[in-house]
Amino acid sequence: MTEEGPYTPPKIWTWNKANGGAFASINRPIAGPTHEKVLPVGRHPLQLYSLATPNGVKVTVMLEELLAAGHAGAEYDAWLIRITEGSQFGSGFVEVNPNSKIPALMDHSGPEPIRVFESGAILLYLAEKFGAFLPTDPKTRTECLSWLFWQMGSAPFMGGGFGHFYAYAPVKIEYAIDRFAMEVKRQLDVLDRRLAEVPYLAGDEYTIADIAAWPWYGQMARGEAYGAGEFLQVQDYKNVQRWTAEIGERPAVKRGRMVNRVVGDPAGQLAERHDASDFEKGSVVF
Ligand SMILES: N[C@@H](CCC(=O)N[C@@H](CS)C(=O)NCC(=O)O)C(=O)O
Repeated sequence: MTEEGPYTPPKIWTWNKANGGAFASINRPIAGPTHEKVLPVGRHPLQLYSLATPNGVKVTVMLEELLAAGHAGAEYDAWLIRITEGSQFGSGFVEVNPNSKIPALMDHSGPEPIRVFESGAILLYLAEKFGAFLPTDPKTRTECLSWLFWQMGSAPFMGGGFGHFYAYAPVKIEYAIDRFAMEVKRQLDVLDRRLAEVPYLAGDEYTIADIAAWPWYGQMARGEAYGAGEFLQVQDYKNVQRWTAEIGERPAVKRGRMVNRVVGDPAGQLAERHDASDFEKGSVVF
């Protein structure tokens, strides 16, 4: 439905630049760069270009967890990409991620630089590079990857589906909100039942499956996603609540959540991270 009444799609779709959605100014039906912009490169081998959305937080939590576990090679520079200003369409960013979405990572530690895009691929790349947060026995490793890929496939229904129609669309469409609310509640129940059996998604160990899922489902469980905590009755998912609270207490998770964050409580923001000591400095915009 539009304000004018029911919508009949025309024969050929055309781009309505002012469709009224919250992110209409950055959404485009074409890929590729809109402008020339070389990305900055800092002193560490790992260069992250990101923002503290749930997909971005996955990677900063992973890097902070690796450092906390003693993997000094995981030192990184985290550069801020302001997606509401279109920085993901700069030529340098598109060279790292042709899909123009954060997070994107460059690894300069080898003879040839390696680019990695898609948050799940970045977690897997880092887990394999450092031999951490990915179990080695085939059964648990496979369980871990199943939950990692489950998260990558499921979260768009929460964000692009439920979040979009509940919070960002210019009109409230009951059919769309109903459809995606049902799906998000089903996903929360999938997680809740799994976490009734085991402490972490892959089993007894905290892995990249938890690191991927926590920024999305933890935020939802705390009622911080799209202002929908009461609507979806998130407090009912007791095992998700337990897992959310426990992981949220990890120091590396607390640090990872701060990196590339430029909204909310200033004490929780670190716009860019170039050194472990940056966390003591608070919000710094370079
Ligand atoms: N499947 C991708 C999704 C990444 C994604 O959707 N990033 C959003 C922020 S959470 C973004 O950069 N949006 C900018 C845009 O769509 O132009 C991943 O997991 O890395």
